[in-house]
Amino acid sequence: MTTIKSAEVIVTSPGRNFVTLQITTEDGTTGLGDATLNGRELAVAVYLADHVIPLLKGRDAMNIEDTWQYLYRGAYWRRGPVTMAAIAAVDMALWDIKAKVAELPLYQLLGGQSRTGALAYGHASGRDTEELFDSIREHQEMGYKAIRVQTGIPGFDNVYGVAASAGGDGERYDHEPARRGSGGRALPVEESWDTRAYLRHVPTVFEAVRSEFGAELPLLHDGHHRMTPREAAQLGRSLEPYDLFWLEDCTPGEDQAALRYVRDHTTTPLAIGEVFNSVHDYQTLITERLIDYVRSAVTHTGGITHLKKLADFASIYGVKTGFHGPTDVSPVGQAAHLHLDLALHNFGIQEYMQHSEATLQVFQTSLRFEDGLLHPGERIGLGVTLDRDAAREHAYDPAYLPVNRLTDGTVHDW
Ligand code: CS2
Ligand code: MG
Repeated sequence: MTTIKSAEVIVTSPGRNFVTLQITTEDGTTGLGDATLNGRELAVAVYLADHVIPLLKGRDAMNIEDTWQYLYRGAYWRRGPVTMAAIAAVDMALWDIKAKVAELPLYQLLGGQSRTGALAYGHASGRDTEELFDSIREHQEMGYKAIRVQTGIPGFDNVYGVAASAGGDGERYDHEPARRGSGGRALPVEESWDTRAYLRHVPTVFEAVRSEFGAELPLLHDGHHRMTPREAAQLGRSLEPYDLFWLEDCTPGEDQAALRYVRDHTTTPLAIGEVFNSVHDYQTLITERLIDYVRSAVTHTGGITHLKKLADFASIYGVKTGFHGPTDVSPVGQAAHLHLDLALHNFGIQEYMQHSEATLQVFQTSLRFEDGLLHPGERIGLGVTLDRDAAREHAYDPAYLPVNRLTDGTVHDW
């Protein structure tokens, strides 16, 4: 028996906040798990510290499935992003430990390599076409072979997914620095939005991108849950001539039935799920083949154990994976994705936003990015080590995701 001796939550903010769980066994093996829930980080840290860590001590670290079920069914209150991120962190850490005990990189325990590397996509954006083209070129120079395209909308200053300045660090639009209110309070930045202006503008941008960069380059686009089914169908249809790899999160995530209308009216491939946290959130979408890609993140979907079940369920219906990999998934979470990406037969694509230098000093990862493909490396376990001293240098910094409003002030989906 490989007994769990202790577990600890580490909160660090090397440019943005990360919550990490470290589990240590009696024989001194350590495992890491990512528990970062962007904008609500401390809720998971407290859930882990107060309600999960006290249950772990003395358990057999090898019995991962049993621990997963114990934390999921035992709590009675199932699902939800906070609970599932906490369970995910325990699960990742236990897989890290198991692979270290076996002295293998984790993907070997998940079935071995199904491919030489995982096709990655990066985020290009621009407030106008010139900035967007520069950003696409920069991403191609960085080695990306697939690119997500987000664009400013004429008349709107702040649009989700569009870097506020050219050549930015690439993190800014996923983690807008909290706006300081009076008295030093952190508040979310507010954006404004008009769906009709967006629906008119986006196809003109894709037309320009295709004529500049040609037919081959795989292009993706994220709708960030802002459209009704009819609006999403209109966008999907108007983008058909530009042959997208996928249109992501076109309608609000909680309404699975909404995708039926979209599916019936467009052949543009559909991806959804970054805000989902359970395989049950996909039941209709997968069994009715309403989507082409599942977008879950290992960190928000109960860890490797649950994400593998989701991917296997999806595979039966010909649905592929496209795991969520923005910079708010830590290098630990991203490593877990890469081990799965390498092993799963129904892998589709992996989102890959590169972490900042400061983040990579805290989390040292064996990840490789070569010729557009990602590989988790050959280190045993997940392949990530946490520099505790470097982590301590970056104190938690309250920050929120933006809030989106229509031009008349109504709060809208984002
Ligand atoms: C996005 C994310 O990567 C994506 O597709 O939708 O940037 C998302 O907004 C953030 O991860 C939220 O934390
Ligand atoms: Mg997204």
